[in-house]
This record gives sequence, structure tokens and C-alpha cells, in this order.
Amino acid sequence: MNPLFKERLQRLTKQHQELLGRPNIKLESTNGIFSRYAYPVLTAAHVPLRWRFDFDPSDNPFLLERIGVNAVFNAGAMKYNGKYLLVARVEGFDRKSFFAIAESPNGIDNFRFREFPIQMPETAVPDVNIYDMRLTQHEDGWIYGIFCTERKDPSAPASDLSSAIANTGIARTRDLLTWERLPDLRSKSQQRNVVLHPGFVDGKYALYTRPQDGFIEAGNGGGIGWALVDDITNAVVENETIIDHRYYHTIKELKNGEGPHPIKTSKGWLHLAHGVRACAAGLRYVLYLYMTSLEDPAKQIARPAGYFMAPEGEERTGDVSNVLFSNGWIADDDGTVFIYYASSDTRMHVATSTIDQLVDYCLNTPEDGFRSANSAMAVRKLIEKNQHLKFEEWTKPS
Ligand code: M1P
Repeated sequence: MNPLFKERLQRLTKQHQELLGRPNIKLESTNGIFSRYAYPVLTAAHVPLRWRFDFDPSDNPFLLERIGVNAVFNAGAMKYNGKYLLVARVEGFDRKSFFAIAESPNGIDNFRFREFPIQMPETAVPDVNIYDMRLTQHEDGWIYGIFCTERKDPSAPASDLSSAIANTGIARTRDLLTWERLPDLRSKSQQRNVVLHPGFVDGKYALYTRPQDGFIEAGNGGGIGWALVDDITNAVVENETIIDHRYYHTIKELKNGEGPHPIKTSKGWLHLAHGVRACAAGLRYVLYLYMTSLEDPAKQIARPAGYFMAPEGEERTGDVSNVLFSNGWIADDDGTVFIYYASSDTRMHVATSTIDQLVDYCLNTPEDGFRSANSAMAVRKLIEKNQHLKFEEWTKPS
């Protein structure tokens, strides 16, 4: 064996094990709404070495990496058999993404990929790229994975090698080992960020949709939609109503999209979504929350203004900078919420909060007033409310 091979193998293995076993550190929360953690929970470097290196010394005497991983991001999430499970988007150097499951005993660190990535079955029209799976444990007993499937636009001129069509792939599993691929969602428009509601509504499957005119532009797609579907094995969007609109001069002016499926709370359904606006630096993706009624999951009951989380520090940079995106969260029985979010299309992080804190945030944060005067007025009202309180005295050391 080439001594270089052995030396590299030992170094690589040691570094990898140290990375996977590194304890995460909860950071102090400044806004009291959620806490970030010091380290990403999944990165390209977390991907098993066996997926990247040929460990046969005679075939790979220099121990070169054979298959490079560019990024690990936009993971769906669920609790399964007591473990915190992420279905991550693993993107290779070749730009193609596939899904892979990583599990952790505590939800904040020690995420380890299973032995093999998911070999997602294809439909008669093969996917070119698949990504951003939302997991839903549905009332019908199946676990659904709803994801984006991208294919080249067949109507694009030969010189156009970029135009693509975004559609929604649907797969289901009972054990997270074998997946059954169902026909893609049929809809009048392109669709990305489609999410399955966990229960039947009026006896039908309910989807959060994101109609879009083109592959990138939402265009006439007015925001996050809602559609009831009779048969998930032949899913067709017949009627779509917009339940969370886009507005001029807000964080979701350009487009928005549902994150993971909403969490049921005693006060309503709690939703996590992303909003996009344009600025001189390009597109800025932030996360926001809203709530809908328990009786009618399509009816908004709380719309806190602005963003809930925006990129900070190293989160700001990556393959597509200035992006936070989330398609996975887990609510534990004790009310803890693990929010899994990706930064800049590069890496996965976790933030923790509680259902009570998130609901309080939604119900008590002022709504967007759509004008500067109303924003200033909201601050003024808060100051006036505080004037009647003797909170300065509470800050004196006792
Ligand atoms: O690059 C940011 C995100 O862009 C797309 O999201 P949306 O359709 O809302 O614009 C997706 O490609 C997503 O994967 C990506 O993180």
C-alpha cells in the first residue's frame, strides 16, 4: 500500500469522525423567540467518506476523491422511531441533487447519514434534478415526500440550454426505506414548494401550492396557494386559492413559498414559509411565520410583519448568498420546536424554540402596515404602552 494512501486515510477518517461527533452549542437568544446554534448540523463535509472515495488502494493509490459533494441543504424533517431525521438535498459537483437521510439522537448534533442515499424511483419522464423534499406523516397512514422535479423545457430553442420546467414530484413510503413514486402533480402552472397538509380536509388531500409563471419568476402566481385533491395517486390541481399573498414592499414582494407542513397548536395551525425580495445584491430569502384557523386551515388568523429569521454571519454567504430556506421542522411532545434551515444553498442549521413562544410571536407581533407611517406608529404604540410600566425598576439589581 502506498504510504500516502494510509496516511491520508487515517487523517481523513479522524477529521470526519471529529466533525460528526462535535457537540453543538446553543447560542444566547437576543430576541427571545428562538435560539441559534454555533455549528451547522449538516454540511458537504458530513457526507460519508465511502460515498466520495474509492478505498481500494490498488484502484486509488493516491486516495483521491472520486465523487465530490458540493452542498447539503434544504432538508425535510420528521421524528421517526425516536430519532430526529432529515431528508437532505445532497448536491454533487455535477450540480445534480439527490435525497439522503441523516439521523440524530437529539436533533441538534451527531447527525449521521444512512449507508446509502435514497434511490428515488422515476416516472416515465425521468427527472433531471430533484430537490427540497417536504415530509408529511399523513392521516392515511403513509409518509409522503413531496419535492421539486426539474426537467429541461422541451419547447426551448436548441440554443437555450437553461430554460427548465418546475413540477412537483410525489412519493410515499411506510418505512423510509422503500419509496413508491406516484404520478407528478398536474397543474395549470409550474409548481415548486408544494406541501401536503397532514390531515384530510373535507375528505380530500390538501396541498399548499406555489403557482409560478416560469421556472424562476412567480409572476402572476399571487403567493402560497391551497388546493384540495381527490386522489393523491392521480393528483390534479383543479381549483387553487391564494391563502398567503405577496405584497409590494414587503419581504415577500417577489415570491414566497410554504416551508414544511404546518404544526397544529391549540390556537391554530402554525406555518413557516420563505419570502423573497430583490435588492442590489440579488434575491434575499428570509423566513417568516403565519397562522391559520384550526377550523379552516386555509384562513389566516395571524400575520406578523416582516421576517422571523434572516441570514446572519456565515449564513449570508454560499453558493446562492443571502438565502435562508426551510422545508423541515419537528415539534416534540414537550412543545420544543426544532427548526431546520439551510443557509445560502450550502449547509443545514438548527434553531430551537417552543410552540408557546412561536404562537405568542405570531399573535402579538404587529401586522405589516404597508407604509412607513404605520411602522413608526407601531413603535410609538409600544413606547406608550411601556411608559405606564415601571420596568426600569425591575432592571435594578435586587
Ligand atoms: O436559491 C434559493 C432557493 O430558490 C428556489 O426557491 P423558490 O422557488 O422559492 O425561489 C429553490 O430552488 C430552492 O431550492 C433554493 O434554495
